[in-house]
Amino acid sequence: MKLYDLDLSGNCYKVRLFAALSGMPLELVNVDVMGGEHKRGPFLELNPFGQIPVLDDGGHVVRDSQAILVYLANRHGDEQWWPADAAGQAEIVGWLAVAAHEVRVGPADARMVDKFGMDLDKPTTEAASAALLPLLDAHFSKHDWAALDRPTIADCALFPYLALAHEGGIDVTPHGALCRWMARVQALPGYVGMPGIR
Ligand SMILES: N[C@@H](CCC(=O)N[C@@H](CS)C(=O)NCC(=O)O)C(=O)O
Repeated sequence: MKLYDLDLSGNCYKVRLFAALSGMPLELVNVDVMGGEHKRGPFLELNPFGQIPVLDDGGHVVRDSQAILVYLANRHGDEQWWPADAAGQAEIVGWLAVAAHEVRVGPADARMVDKFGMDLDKPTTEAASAALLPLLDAHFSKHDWAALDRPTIADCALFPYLALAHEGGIDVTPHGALCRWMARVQALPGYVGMPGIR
């Protein structure tokens, strides 16, 4: 399976992290994002949205990091990462949505401003982060893992941009339960990091 990837992308890292934790080999194909490769013909045929990550599983193409996590966890076969029951799936998808929206508009966009100079409103990203982090801290003060009381793809989706929050000037250290959850993720067998994660 090929993953169209960039080492500095937290969205791509969600997939690399899950693959490492679940023992799934991936062939990484580096996309020259700085050179605009993701906005040109061959790549746009894979993902008309012009974004990484994209997974190519023997010609079956999946775009969006959350969708790729669901696809790979299903393909993995056992129910550790993605359960068969509707209630469990809904709980996980709720957290995938938080990763795709609240984490994106908060810590992830703050990092886009500070690390990559993206023209976004920094105070808006800080306000979004300030709203999000106490919610996550309260959740992790009652739960070891995001969903189902075990590591799932929900943890893989949430972890990257929270662990990279400092690169956007967002301080997670006052949120002890959140930090302890991040340490639990980093202690999982097979864990891999990415540039910027301490
Ligand atoms: N919802 C998508 C967002 C993907 C995304 O924003 N990828 C970034 C790299 S981290 C990208 O390709 N940005 C280029 C662009 O949007 O033009 C996902 O979760 O995969």
